[in-house]
Amino acid sequence: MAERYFNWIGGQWVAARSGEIFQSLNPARLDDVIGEFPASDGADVGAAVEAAREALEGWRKMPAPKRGEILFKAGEILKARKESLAREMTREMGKPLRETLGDVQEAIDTAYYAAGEGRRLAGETVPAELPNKFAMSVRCPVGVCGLITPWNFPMAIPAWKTFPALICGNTVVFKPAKDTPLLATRLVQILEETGVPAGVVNLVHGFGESVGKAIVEHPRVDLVSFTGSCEVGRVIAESCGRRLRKHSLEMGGKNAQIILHDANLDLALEGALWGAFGTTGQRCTATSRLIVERSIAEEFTRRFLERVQALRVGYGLDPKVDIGPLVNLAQLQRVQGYVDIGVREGAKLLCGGRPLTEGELGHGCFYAPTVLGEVQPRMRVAQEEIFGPVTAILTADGFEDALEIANGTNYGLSCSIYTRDVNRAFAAIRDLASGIVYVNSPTIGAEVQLPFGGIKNTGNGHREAGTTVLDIFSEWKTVYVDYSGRLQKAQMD
Ligand code: UN1
Repeated sequence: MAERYFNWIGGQWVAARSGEIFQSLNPARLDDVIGEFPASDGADVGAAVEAAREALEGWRKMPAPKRGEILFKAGEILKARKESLAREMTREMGKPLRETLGDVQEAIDTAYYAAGEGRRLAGETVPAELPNKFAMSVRCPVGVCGLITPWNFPMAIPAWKTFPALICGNTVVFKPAKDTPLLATRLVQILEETGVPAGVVNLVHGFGESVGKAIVEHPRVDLVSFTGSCEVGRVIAESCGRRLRKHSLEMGGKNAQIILHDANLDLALEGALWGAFGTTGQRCTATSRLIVERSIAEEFTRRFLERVQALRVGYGLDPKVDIGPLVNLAQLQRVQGYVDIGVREGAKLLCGGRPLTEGELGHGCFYAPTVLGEVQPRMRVAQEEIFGPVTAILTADGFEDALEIANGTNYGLSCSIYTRDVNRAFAAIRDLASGIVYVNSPTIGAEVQLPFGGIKNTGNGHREAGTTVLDIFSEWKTVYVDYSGRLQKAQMD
């Protein structure tokens, strides 16, 4: 019998009102059921929003340093349970243990960072233009925040959203991805242990079409923060736009690693392997294009293929494994669909290109690491996010051409350039059209104390992490105090 888990609403663990459930499966062994979770709907969301509204007054008035202490405690518990959480995450979502340890670490880092922010949350004090007048700006909470998160970082991304939302004094209705409900439950259980007051955090499990939609359309949700596909992001933006509700969207990428002829090739190969196939390519920052200068393209491709073919695919709890499964069968089909499109478009399948079904692998969603060669910049496989272990090699005629190819997509999250030429490195930093630029390191691996996000279809102008996330989860209030004892008129007196 699979274990039963619940929603957390107003400080109580409760089933979906409808009594419906869904299962979370181990993507490496589809007969391994991780647990049964409530398949919630609008009624559960309604209760969660109500609880969050009720808790808002008390929470927003708690001094921010006190809220910070609670988050610090969450960091301490996450740290103490890092290994066991990582093991559960590998089982639920597939990526190898060293990566899931990193995922939990990102949540720990975010907890400590947000906790410290409890004693900052800095506004500005600036001179007023009139005598005996004081001017400043302070941050206020937005209200009830609906947080909708993906499965590829089951702990880190919920932490990126929840902790900053809480430190700013908001209350939360959290809908995790249907593929990683256990890890979301673990995070919320930890928050419960920290003593966060009832109703401040509410967890509602279920599907996008029911729970996600109900959160986005609820009239008393003040902000929606979403990480996921452009397709869903657009629907959220339309709905929030109609209601004039704040929404921050972090969507896809088509990230490129440029390798110039003077690059340290060994380093560039290491970077490409990690960037393209880390997390089985299921990162919005994954390296899905390798743009190689023509003079080194042949050597790079030959050496890259050798390395890719040596990657070991398997169950992520096996320490010898480099790459885990895809998260579910639908993703597997999507990836295969894109490889087929690439081949039809004229790309050359250099390795991989098929599910792996030998022996034990046949029980899971495994796909061979895949490299497409002779890819042209306008092909769909060079334009659309695949979100799997597939990368495309494109050749460039020099530095300018490489930049043009890199910038020629509708996304703009992360770019990387490998070169030893400092002038070109700085020109690339200036000219690459993306929210994140890496020099001599891969397109993945952002740190939590800096802004994370991108331009064009990647986002809608916000940045998570760093201090910029506070601009998502707070509103500015500008305060003037006139202590002159008379009416003073700005711009006129
Ligand atoms: C994501 O893929 O949605 O920079 C987030 C990185 C990680 C976060 C990725 N720290 O690759």
